[in-house]
Amino acid sequence: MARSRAVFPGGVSSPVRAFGGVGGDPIVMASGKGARMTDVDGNEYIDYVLSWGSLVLGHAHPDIIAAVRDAAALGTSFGTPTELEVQLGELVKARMPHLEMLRFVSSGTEAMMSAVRLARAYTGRNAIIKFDGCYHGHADSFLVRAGSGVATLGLPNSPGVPECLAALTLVAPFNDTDAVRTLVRGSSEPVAAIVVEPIVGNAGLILPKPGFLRALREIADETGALLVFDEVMTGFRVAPGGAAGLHGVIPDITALGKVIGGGLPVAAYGGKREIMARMAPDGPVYQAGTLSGNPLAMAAGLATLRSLTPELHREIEGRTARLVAGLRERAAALEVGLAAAQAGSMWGFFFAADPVYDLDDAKRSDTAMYARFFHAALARGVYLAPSAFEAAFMSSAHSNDDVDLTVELLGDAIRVARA
Ligand code: KE4
Repeated sequence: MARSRAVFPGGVSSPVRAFGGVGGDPIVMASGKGARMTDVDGNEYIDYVLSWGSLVLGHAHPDIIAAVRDAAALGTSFGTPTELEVQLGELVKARMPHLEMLRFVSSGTEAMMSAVRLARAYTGRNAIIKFDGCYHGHADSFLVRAGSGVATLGLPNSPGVPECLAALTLVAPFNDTDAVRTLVRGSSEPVAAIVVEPIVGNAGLILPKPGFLRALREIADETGALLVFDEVMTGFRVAPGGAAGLHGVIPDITALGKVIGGGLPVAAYGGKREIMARMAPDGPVYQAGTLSGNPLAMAAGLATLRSLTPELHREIEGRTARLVAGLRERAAALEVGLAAAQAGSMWGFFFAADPVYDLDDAKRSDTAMYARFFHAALARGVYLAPSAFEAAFMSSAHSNDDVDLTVELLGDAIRVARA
């Protein structure tokens, strides 16, 4: 880390890795296999961060390694159309039919940045609505009361984002339909898009209240705004398709990432054909990328989605439920308030007595307790997100024994952190 700090700001390639929310030095990892990661000192951890949700099949899955190795032997990038990208595009479309057309990019930020540019171009409007604590990557328009590392580090917004642009990002509390209606009515600028993580993973895990997503769909329809679901984290994670299928609410544009790359840089945005047709070269809205559709990344994504059958998804979901139930039980036995939640193979919790419905609730949770708990878990060989404002994940590589062991270890971590 001393060498890293001499080269990179904070010694990291992404701020949330820097343990700013929990204190101490980041762990430098050397390898991963299945449910486990091993650090450079040889310590092993059961991993529930899984590259921030990317590794739904766990670390170094043989099918993914073989697919990437085979693709690499044929060349790492062509900058041309390839068969692999069509195969993955068709597979994504088959699993999420509301993406009538889509385009691959290399990060969730790119996907969401492109989705908003497209929504602004399609509607001819400039304002967007986002939700307090939601994180959509680091494009300028999203760094207004964002979640994830922005909330973790307590950054108000981000310097460098012109006030005139930030002013076009209106922010409402998650789960607050009235606030959205008030913003839309009161905005001097017509709203191009309502942008939301349909299930929030960047303020901790926060579930939508019944009817909330449907209400956003209705407001979008009433006002001519587009509804944009950021499913970078929830896609192929909360349900075999994503949050849209789970909640029966279909957005106009969807962003995907993480799982569809199986650990390699893949993200995508897509939606109705008549909207996507505005994208260059068919339409005038420009977006491009040297490594978009990269064959290695496409191969990893294909191997991942092909393995991720509905049966396997249900199995991982069942294991997640087993872990959350065990954690709730241990916390209750220790009389520690725990607001735990699950969405498919995504899970999360706050040290709080009451349920958490938005970022303000999340901020009222005991984040100091979380920091103590995080380090106690780490010392016991369980790797959780180094922030109370992140979600946890499960992979097909985690066995029932891993889960039962984790419940024991985390129960003990709660005991020592409680003091
Ligand atoms: P990337 O640009 O980091 O690939 O994706 C941005 C993004 C967009 N939308 C959602 C819902 C996301 O969760 C993310 C990225 N998530 C964070 C962790 N919560 C990535 C980890 C990091 O920032 O290092």
